[in-house]
Amino acid sequence: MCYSLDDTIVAVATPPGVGALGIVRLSGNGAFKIASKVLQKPSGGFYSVGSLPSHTVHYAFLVDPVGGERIDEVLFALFKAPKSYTSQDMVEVTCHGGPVVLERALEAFVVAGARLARPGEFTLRAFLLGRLDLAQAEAVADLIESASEEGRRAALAQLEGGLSRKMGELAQALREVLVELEAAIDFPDEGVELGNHLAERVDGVVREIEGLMATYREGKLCREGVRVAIVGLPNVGKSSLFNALVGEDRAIVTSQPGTTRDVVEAQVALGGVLFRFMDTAGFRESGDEAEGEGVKRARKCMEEGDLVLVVLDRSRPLQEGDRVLVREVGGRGVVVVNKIDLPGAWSQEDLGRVMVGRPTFHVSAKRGDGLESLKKALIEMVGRGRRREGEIPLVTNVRHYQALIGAKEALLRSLKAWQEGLSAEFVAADVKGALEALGEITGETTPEDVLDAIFSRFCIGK
Ligand SMILES: Nc1nc2c(ncn2[C@@H]2O[C@H](COP(=O)(O)OP(=O)(O)O)[C@@H](O)[C@H]2O)c(=O)[nH]1
Ligand SMILES: [Mg+2]
Repeated sequence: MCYSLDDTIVAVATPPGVGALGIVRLSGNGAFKIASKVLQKPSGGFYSVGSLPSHTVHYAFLVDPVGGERIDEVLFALFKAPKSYTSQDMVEVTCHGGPVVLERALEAFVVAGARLARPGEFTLRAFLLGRLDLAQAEAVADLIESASEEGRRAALAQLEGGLSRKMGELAQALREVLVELEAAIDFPDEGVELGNHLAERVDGVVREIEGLMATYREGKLCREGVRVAIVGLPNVGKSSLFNALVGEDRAIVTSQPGTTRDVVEAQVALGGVLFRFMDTAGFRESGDEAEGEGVKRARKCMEEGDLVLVVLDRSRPLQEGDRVLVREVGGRGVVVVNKIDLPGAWSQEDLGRVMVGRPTFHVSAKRGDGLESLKKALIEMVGRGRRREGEIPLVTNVRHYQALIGAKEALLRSLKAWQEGLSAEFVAADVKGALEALGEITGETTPEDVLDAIFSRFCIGK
């Protein structure tokens, strides 16, 4: 990726296709000069955009800078550095939202001297110019991509700097420890005591890091959704249940065992929580290669699911395979007894033996009985133990989680060096390592290839 901040970039910020409005944005030192070549006053003559007051909106014709042809009737707003999204001079032009209009508008700005922006380049500039740190920049992408209320809330909290502030506090505590350690290194003869209070502070930071790490599971669920695997023997009604839960006929339902072979996934937000339901192949020995692969994938899905719905068919005798599945899934398992619209083929005792203390729901995927209580229970299961707002920030991102692990390990090494009576240099080296790891979260010490990977995830125009 190019990190140059000198050229003026332009992009369409609204999604492709036809819409009422389409926004073209421009950022860079030349933004006002370039805009002044294409934004014509209704009375004739061009705007001198740079001499207009910041944060104002104006009516204009967007014209081709070469032939002078009018392209569209627009409104534009200008934002003078540093009070803009990128911290540079910016112009946002609201055009009519047609693909041909926007294509011509882009062309006009390019001819006038702008360069097409790369994905995420506006936000990259905001980061490089210090308006957002890296965790906040990542939150921008998360916010745009959020598929549930919870995901949105977590992303906004991170964008507002919740996580960044915490990182700042921890880094500050560690820097203070370093100052004392360095005094001990620089003036070994002056008898600077490596007091216990320093070890206590490091220990305190370790505990705070652990507190943040403990939010990761929940944070990840907020951002990525709760993965719910639907498993069971063939023909028990997994695909029917899946369709009923996601509210569409996504998976094929037949009376033929072995219909579902690949994993079918669909997202749906229930009660503000994003669920990713996964329909899987029925577990059975099969000579068929494709079905065998399907079972392998089903097993993987079952292992990775945050929750696993084990579907049983009440209209036929319980099988050993049913029990094995419930047992294998363990604590993440929820038993769903399906087909209650048909005459039951097992007794209460049979049920007691198979459910082994797991939450159990009776449903008819076909008729819809019991589905609402199942959905409600799923929402509650994920919601249980949820912290209320305003406490420690959520860690939602695996990159942040890994950096926290790195920081914690470095601090534990420093404490160990301490206890073993090693010199202050050793202790300090590990404290520095921890600071560096924390800095990766906010982008102070993040390598360029990681930055590239992060910003290439953005859409163009953001
Ligand atoms: N009566 C009744 N039939 C069901 C119910 N759920 C599924 N079925 C039927 O059971 C068969 C297998 O269903 P399917 O969803 O393909 O099961 P899968 O193999 O576990 O995915 C189909 O003929 C469905 O119509 C139910 O709640 N009641
Ligand atoms: Mg199926």
